[in-house]
Amino acid sequence: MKTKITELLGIAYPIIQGGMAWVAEYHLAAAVSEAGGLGIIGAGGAPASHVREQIQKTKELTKKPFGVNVMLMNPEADEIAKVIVEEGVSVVTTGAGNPGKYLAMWKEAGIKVIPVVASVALAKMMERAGVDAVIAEGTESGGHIGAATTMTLVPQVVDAVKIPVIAAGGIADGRGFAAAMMLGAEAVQMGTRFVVAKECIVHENYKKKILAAKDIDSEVTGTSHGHPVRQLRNNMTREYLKLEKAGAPFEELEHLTLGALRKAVVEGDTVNGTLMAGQIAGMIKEEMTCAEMIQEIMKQAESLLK
Ligand code: TUI
Repeated sequence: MKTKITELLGIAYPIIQGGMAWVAEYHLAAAVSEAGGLGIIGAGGAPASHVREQIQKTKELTKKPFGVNVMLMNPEADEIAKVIVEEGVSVVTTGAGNPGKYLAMWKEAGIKVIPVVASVALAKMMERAGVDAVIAEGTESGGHIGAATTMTLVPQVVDAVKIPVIAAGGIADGRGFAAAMMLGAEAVQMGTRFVVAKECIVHENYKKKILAAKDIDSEVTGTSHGHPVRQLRNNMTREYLKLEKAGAPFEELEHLTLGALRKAVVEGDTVNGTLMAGQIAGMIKEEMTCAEMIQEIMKQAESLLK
C-alpha cells in the first residue's frame, strides 16, 4: 500500500511501531522493519551510550529503515539527539514535549523528523518549524497521554496541517487501520499490539496481562500533576490513585513509580510494576510475529477499504 508516509520513509506498509520505553529495543525494532513497517528504538529514560548500542545492534539485524524515539523528558536528550546524527539514523520520532531545539541539527543531517502531538496547536507549531509529518496520538494510548481521543484529534490535525498525519491510540487491527485512513491519516502507529509480538523481549507476565486484559482494565495515574500515564490496573495503580485522591505530594507519588516500568518489563512484576498499555489491550488475544501481525492487518484493511 502506497501512502505519503510509505513514500517519505521508504517502507512497504504504513505501519509504525510506537517508541515504547524499555519495550521498544533492537529485537522488536528490527523485526518490525524487516516485516515492512517502521521499527523504532524507544530511548525512553536510557543513557545515550545505551541508545547508541541499540542503534548499532539494530543495524546488524536489518538493512531496512528504522527510527529512534526520543522521550524529551530524558535528562540525556541532548546527547541522544547527537548520537542519532552520528549513527546516521534515518527517522526520529519524539514524545512528551517539544523537540524544537533539535530540529535544525536533525534536518541538516537529512533525518526525517516526526513528533508526537496531542493537540492541533502543537501540530501547527511543528509544521511551521519544518517537521516532515506528525503523529496525532489520542488518549486511548498507553503511557504518557494527552486529553483528546484519536477519533477527534486525527481529523482536526489533518484539517490544520498540510504535512502527512500518522494516527495513534486505540489502533490494533485492520478495522482500526482502515478507520484511521478514513479520518485522513497516511499511516498508523501501534504500540500495545507490538508489546505481545513474539520478537518483543518484555517479560512473559507482562504479555499475559495484556492478552488477558478487558476493555476497561486500564487506569490513568498522574493527572493531578500534569503527567497522565495510562497503564493496566494493578496494586500499584490502586495505591497511586488512593494517594493522588488524598492529595499526596508529587514526591511521594513519584517514589511509587520510580523504576516501576523496568520492574514490569524486566522482572515481570505485574503487582507493583507499571504495565503501560492502551485501551485496545482488551482486543489483543494472541501472540504473533511482527510479520504475521502486519500481514493480517494489511489484508483486513485492504479488503475493508475496497
Ligand atoms: O511520550 C509518549 N508516551 C510515553 S513517554 C513514556 S516514558 C514515561 N515513563 C514513566 C512516566 C512517564 C513517562 C511513556 N509513554 N507519547 C507521546 C506523547 N507526547 N503523548 C503526549 C505527548 C505530548 C504531550 C504534550 C507531546 C507534547 C506535549 O506538549 C509539548 C509542549 O511542551 O507544548
